[in-house]
Amino acid sequence: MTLKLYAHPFSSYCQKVLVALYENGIPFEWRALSHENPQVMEELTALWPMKRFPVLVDAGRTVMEASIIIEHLGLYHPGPVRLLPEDARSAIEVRLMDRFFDNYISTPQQKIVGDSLRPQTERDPRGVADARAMLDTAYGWLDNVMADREWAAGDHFSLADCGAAPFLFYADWTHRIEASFPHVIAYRQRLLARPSFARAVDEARPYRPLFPLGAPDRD
Ligand SMILES: N[C@@H](CCC(=O)N[C@@H](CS)C(=O)NCC(=O)O)C(=O)O
Repeated sequence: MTLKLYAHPFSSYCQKVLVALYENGIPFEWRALSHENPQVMEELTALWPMKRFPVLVDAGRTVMEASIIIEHLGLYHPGPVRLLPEDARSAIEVRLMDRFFDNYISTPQQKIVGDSLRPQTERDPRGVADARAMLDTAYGWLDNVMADREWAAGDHFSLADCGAAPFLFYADWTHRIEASFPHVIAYRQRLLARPSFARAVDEARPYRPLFPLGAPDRD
């Protein structure tokens, strides 16, 4: 087994990479982060002092940042599902949508959840209000884009959908996607039905009590 993945099953960025691994059936060794096994966190910290996960180790080479890990998998462990198009011009659209989901869906979603974990006296209501406003703007923009697309960058499932799946999953739990965004809701449902993401969601079910805002009884 050449690949080791430092990850937690409930983490959205880890699910982004898990979707890519499951899409192509790439075998890997889990280095599961847990309080019961502090040694794994120590290993992660030695590999990447930012302590952000996931981190992939491939035959001794450390690869961090979910998008870069997925690009690495496409280059070094290619499978039948190409997550980045060969054509560089088409790949720009995939990377644009990948940046959109990281910066304008996941970042504000994590801001809201992160704030809820702070003591009352250290909370940032203005930052949370801004994050909620950004999510509404992002849902509106995405609704127009998805009106005539099956997947984030068009007809083919790609890197951008790997991130969209967990980010929209948790964004809806955090700041509900209103019925006025039907194309976003339908896209989120398509992502939930994709076997690679359905598997990641199922593996994370035992951790739902960890969701600080309270996991809704759906999905
Ligand atoms: N830019 C990173 C973000 C990764 C990230 O934020 N991961 C979260 C888990 S979903 C994390 O490491 N949280 C721990 C922390 O913030 O200390 C990527 O794309 O991989």
